[in-house]
Amino acid sequence: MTAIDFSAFIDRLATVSGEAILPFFRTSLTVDDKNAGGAFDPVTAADRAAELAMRAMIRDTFPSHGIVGEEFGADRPDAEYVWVLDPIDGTKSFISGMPAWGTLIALTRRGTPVFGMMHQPYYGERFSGDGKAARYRGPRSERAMLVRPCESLERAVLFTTSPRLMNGADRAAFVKVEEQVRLSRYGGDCYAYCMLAAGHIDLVIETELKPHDVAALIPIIAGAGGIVTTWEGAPAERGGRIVAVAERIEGAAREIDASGLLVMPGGIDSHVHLAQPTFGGPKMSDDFLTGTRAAIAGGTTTVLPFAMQPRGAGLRAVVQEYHQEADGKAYCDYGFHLIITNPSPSVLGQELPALVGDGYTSFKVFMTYDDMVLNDRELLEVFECARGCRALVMVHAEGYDAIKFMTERLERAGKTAPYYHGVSRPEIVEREAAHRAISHAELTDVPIMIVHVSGREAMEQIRWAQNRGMKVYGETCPQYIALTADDMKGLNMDESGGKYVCSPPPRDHASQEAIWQGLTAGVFQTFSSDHCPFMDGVDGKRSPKAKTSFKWVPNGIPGVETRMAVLWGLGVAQGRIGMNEFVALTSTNHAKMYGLYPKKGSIAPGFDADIVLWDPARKETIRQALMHGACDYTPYEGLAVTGWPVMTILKGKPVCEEGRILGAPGDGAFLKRGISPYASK
Ligand code: DUC
Ligand code: ZN
Ligand code: ZN
Repeated sequence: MTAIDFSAFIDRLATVSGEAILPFFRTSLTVDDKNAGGAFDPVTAADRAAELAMRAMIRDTFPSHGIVGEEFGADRPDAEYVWVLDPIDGTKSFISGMPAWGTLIALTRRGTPVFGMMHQPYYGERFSGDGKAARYRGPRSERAMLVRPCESLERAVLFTTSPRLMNGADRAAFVKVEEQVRLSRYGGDCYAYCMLAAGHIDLVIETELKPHDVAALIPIIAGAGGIVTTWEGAPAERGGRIVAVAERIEGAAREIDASGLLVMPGGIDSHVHLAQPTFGGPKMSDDFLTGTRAAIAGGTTTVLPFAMQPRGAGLRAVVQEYHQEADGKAYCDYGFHLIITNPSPSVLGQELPALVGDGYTSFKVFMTYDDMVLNDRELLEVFECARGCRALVMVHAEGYDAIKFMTERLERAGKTAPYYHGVSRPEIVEREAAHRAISHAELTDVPIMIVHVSGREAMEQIRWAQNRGMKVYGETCPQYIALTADDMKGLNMDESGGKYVCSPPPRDHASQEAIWQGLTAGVFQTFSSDHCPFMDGVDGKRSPKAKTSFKWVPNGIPGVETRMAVLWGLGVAQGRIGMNEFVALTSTNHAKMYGLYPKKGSIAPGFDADIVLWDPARKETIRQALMHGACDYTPYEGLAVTGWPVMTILKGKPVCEEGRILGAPGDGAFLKRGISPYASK
C-alpha cells in the first residue's frame, strides 16, 4: 500500500480527534505541568482525550501498526508503519484561548514520514501532504499548496515559536538570521510550517523539537516544494534544531534553460482507465487526481480515459458522472472515449450522435467480458452508427467464447495461477477477433482502431487490412515490448504473477520483435499505456477471490507514468526507432487520430504550449519510489532506461520538474474533441 491509501483514514482520525478536543477549548480546563520544576510544559485533558481516541481507532483498523504519541508513549515503534501523533501541538496557545495550535498526525514507513496532516478543528482547516503534493482544505477554499518564491533573506518572513525556548548559543545564531529578514513573527508552532507550505511565509527556525512535533509536517512541506531539515542539513524526522525553508520557485516569466535537453510536444496518452467501476471487482487504484499526477510526472499532458456505460444505463448520465469525478481534480487535460455496452436503439439513434456533437468523438467496444461483450450483430450496429456520426471506434479484439472455453478447461485441470490467464487467451483468440472486427468494419465501411495489440498474429491482421486499403488502425502498449508471459509466473507460480495480468496478456520475445516491426513499419499509429491500475494487495491483485482462479485477478496494470520512458529507453535509446517516430507515437498521432489536432500534439503557433523537456542521456532505473500515482507497484520495476522527462509544461506552466509536482489539481481541463480526420468521411 502507498501512503495515499491512508488519506481517508487520516481524515477520519482528524475528525475524531477534533471532536475530542473542541469541547475543552476556551473552557476553564485543568492544566498539568509535565515538567514540574522546569520550564512550563502544559498538558490538558484535551490532549489526552484526543490521543486516546486516535490510538483506539488505529489499533482497531491497523493492529499491526505501531503508535508513538506525545502523551502515551510508544507502542510497537519498530513496526513497518508507525503513527506519530501530537494531539495538540501548541498547547500553550490552546490554554491561552489562542487558535494557533493543531493536531499533528504522521504516518511513517520504516522511519520515514510518508503522509502528514495538520488539523485545526476550531478553524476547520486541514493541511496534508505526501511528500509529492500538498493540499489545503478549509471552510472557504480547497487547493494544492506550493511554497512561494523568495529571492533573498532580506525579503523573507521568518517564524519561530519563541526565541526564549532556545539556549544561549542557539538564540545568538537565530538572532543573526532574524536581523537580516524583512519580518519576524513569534508563536506559530505547527501553523508556521503550514503557512510556509501554503506560500505565506518563507522560513521557520526552531530548536528542541520532538519527533512528534515535526514528523507530520515533513511530507506537507516537501509536498509543497519546501525543504525541512535539521540546522546541519540532516533529515528532520528525529526532531532537534529544525529549519524549514520555502525553496525558490519562479513564476510565469521564468526562463528555462533547456540546453542539452530535447524539447518535445507533451505526451498524449489516448488509452487510460481512471476511476472506472469494475462490476464488483476491486477498485481501480487511480482516480483523476492521482492518475493525472502520474501522467504529468511521466511527460504526458493529455489523457483520454473512458466513460463506461454499465449495461442498462443511459450514456448521457454516465458521461455526467465521469465529469463530476474529474472536475477540479485533473493535473493534465483530458477527454473521454465512450464504452458502449448496451447499444439500444435510443443509444444508437439519439445519445451517441448527440454526444459526438458534444466532443466525445470516439467509442470503444469489447468482444469479450461478460459485462461488456457485444455480439456480432451489436458490433455491426455500433459500427454503422459510428459511420453515420463519424466517430472513431476502438475495438478490444479477443474472442469471448474461445476464452471462456479455454478458461473452463484450465480450471478443470486445476491450472488457476495467474500465469494461466495468458494461456486462456492465446494470440489465436486475439487474431480471430481482430479478423472478425476487420470483416465487420469492411461490411459496414467504417474505419476502426484495434487497441492494445499484443503480438504478431493481430498485428498481421491489421497489416493485411491496411495493405488492402482499409482504414484499420493499430495501437500497442509498453507491456508488449517490455514484459512477457513469464512475468505472470511470479515466484514459482505464486500470486505475485498477478501484477502482470492484463488483457491481452504479454507474450514472448518473438512477439515483442513483431511489435517492433509493426511500430517501425507504421502498422501502429499510437503507443498508449492502457493504464488500468490495481493495488498489489488483498484489495486488488491478491483478493481472496483472485486466489481461487486467474479469471478473478483484476485485469490491467499501471503505466501512464512510465509509457514514454519505456518507449524511449527500449526504442530510441536502443536504435529501434528515431526520435521523430517517438513523438508521433506518443503525441502527434494521438492528437490527429482523436480530434485534438491542431490544438495538441505539436509545438507550433496556435497549439497549446504542452511541452516535455527530455534528457536523452539520463540513465534511470524505473522503480516504484519514483512513481506519482496511487498504485503500489510498477510492472517495470528494475527496468534500466536511458532517457527521462526532466520537466513537463502544461499550457505554458511548468507542472512537474525533476519528479516534483508543481501543478495543482484543476490545472487540467476537459477537451471537447473534434471529428477525427481518420473516421468516416
Ligand atoms: N482492456 C483494456 O483496454 N484495458 C484493461 C483491460 C482490458 O481488457
Ligand atoms: Zn481493452
Ligand atoms: Zn484499456
